[in-house]
Amino acid sequence: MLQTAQRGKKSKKTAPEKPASKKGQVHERYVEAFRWMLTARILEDKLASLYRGGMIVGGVYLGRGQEAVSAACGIFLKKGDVFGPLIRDQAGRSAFGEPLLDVVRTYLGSVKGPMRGRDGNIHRGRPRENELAMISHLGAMIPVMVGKLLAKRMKGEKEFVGLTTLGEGGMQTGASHEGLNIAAVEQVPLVVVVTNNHWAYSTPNEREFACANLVDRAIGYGYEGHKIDGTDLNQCLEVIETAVKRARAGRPPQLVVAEVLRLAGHGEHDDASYVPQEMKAQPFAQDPVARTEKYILENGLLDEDKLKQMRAEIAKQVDEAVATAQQEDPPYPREEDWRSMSTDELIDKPSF
Ligand SMILES: Cc1ncc(C[n+]2csc(CCOP(=O)(O)OP(=O)(O)O)c2C)c(N)n1
Repeated sequence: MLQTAQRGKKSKKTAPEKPASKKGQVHERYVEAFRWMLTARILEDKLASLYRGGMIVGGVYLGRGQEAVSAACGIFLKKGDVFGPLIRDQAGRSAFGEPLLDVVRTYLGSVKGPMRGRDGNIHRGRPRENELAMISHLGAMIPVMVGKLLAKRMKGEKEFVGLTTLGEGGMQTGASHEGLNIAAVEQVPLVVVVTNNHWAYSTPNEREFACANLVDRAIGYGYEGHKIDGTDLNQCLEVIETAVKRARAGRPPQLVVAEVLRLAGHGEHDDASYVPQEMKAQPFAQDPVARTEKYILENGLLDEDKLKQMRAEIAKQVDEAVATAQQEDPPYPREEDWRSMSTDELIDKPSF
């Protein structure tokens, strides 16, 4: 599961890792992560149905199949840590503290949303809370995260970690390479979690990269690498917790590669008819939410009634958020003072 890169001469002393959590704590954390997974699943199912009903314009992008790895990305970060989520990270965003209302307001174009109704889906962020606004240009989140971590270091902040996620397609861009490289050169406390969901839109793995496994690149970049089954929540939690602890303790940047199948289209406009049936029968194609639920019941972490109650609570929260956002106004373009230019003078004035 773990491949360790050789440390160069810049090695810092490694802080001793704490002993493994007690069984009860591990179970508690497992159930907590499951709640975030279920929150993402229920919320995203709702968003998909609103989209099909013509209530959402633009696109809807789901993290179905990636909930376990994403929840594990959000759950171990503390105050002062930075999270750079991507397109399929609703579970991680929720675990990191993003309110459901932020999501629904963005998708429904409410002026009260974090993007003031100017973004239709996933580019929202909460910079004050260290959740970076997502950049669509594949790979760009890595250099941005590295810059953020360098800035924090220059300000004298200590013991922080940055975690950003990436698709296996995004890992093939120049921006990813530059970002991954400079993070190791500067030894910033970074964790990069790559989720290989086997498709970049309709492009399969064999048209994306030619190495045996993406985690092999860890050694070349000077990272510590970990490979996980992204449908197994226990593995996701154990390995991502270790990676976060290692980065915090001053070890080299950490690369985690999780194998899953994207259990949806690229977006809800895509029926994913290009995914072969045989692939859907592979172990990496398991539904992590169903798998986790089964584990919870088989191991007596919660019973059927408690699970039912959890579902009902989340569904209620989602419905309330939707009902609130649906009553809110869209942005008023002529009154908006938000701009992409730094000063008003740079903006072309409308002639009307
Ligand atoms: C530099 C760049 N090239 C192309 C695109 C268009 N695009 C958006 S998502 C996507 C596929 C991304 O695949 P992957 O990184 O594997 O993530 P996934 O969607 O599978 O989660 C593409 C090609 C883009 N956003 N940025």
